[in-house]
Amino acid sequence: MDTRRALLDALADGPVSGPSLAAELGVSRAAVWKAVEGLREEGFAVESTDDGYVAPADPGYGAPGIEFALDAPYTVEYHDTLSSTNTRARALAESGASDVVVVADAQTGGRGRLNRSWVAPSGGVWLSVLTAPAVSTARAPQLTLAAAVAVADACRAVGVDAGIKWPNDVLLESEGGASSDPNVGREGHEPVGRGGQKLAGILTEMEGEADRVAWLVVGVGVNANVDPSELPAGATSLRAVCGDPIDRRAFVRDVLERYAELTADLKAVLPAWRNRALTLGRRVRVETSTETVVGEAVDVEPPGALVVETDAETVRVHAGDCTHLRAADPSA
Ligand code: BT5
Repeated sequence: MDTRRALLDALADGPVSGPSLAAELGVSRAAVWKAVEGLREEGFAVESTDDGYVAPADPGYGAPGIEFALDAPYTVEYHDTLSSTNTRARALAESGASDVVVVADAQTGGRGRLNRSWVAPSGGVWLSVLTAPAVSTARAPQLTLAAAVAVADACRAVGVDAGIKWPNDVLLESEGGASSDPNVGREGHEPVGRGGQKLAGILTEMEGEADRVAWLVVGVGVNANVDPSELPAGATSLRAVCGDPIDRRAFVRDVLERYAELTADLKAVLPAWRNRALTLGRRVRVETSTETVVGEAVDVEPPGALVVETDAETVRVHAGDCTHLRAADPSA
């Protein structure tokens, strides 16, 4: 472990004496001092006290702030602005890096699935987790489901009633109620997909052979402290629902810890996903690249296929866009 991360971990446990940390890590006192200065330059204002170095009261939303007290095996790379955290994480993957989380305060070229664009102004949680999981390409969709569970749980931890729409959207659970999106109902502003308003989306990209993933990037976009007027119709933000800004640092830490826990034990993913699903038991329309399937969503099967009972048969859909239908929907 590098000195910087060891220092952050030690600061999470209380005051740290420079000389004893140097002795413990087998590095020079100058190396510890350099690490302290490095953290300060990154906005993590380490204090010097009679008891030793002490973490700042506000660790800030940056790489050290997120790594501070993080119980997940990732290093964090933070940018105020990036085109896309997924694009940056892919470049890191191609240079051989792994177990890195790329975080940006704002994205100028955020991407959704199928080359759709993702609106990502300052104040959101825009991040990509790059790993090299020891799974076959066929099982990789479970990592996307794991990320959706992690995000839904982090939303619930800040008091927002969030659930998952297959496969990867995190929505406000209460559907149809009063809208906090000023665009909804305005002419020309139909909600994106009927049902709960969209809080978060996930974009997974990977490379590998059939039997082994080489690298996998899970991109997570959460409308955290963003004004819904800046978002497409049908979207809302955690701040709009909570009434106050959320602590993005704690939120990201929750997401990363839960994602690390779930991906270390993939057996736990589907049961957790089913538990938080808004799609199961509902009438849905799923558009895949080749067909449209309408029916009742009855289950999700490994590695993440949606099982839909149509009037005629049972269909398993592996990828597509899912719309929750109302029982009396004319397109049902
Ligand atoms: C997604 O795509 O939902 C995946 C979004 C992933 C974004 C993250 S941010 C960090 C990382 N870096 C990236 O560049 N991307 C990832 P999809 O299901 O295709 O939904 C895209 C659609 O959602 C768009 O066509 C819009 O209609 C809508 N949309 C765009 N921005 C949104 C936002 N901020 N909130 C809610 N809906 C949005």
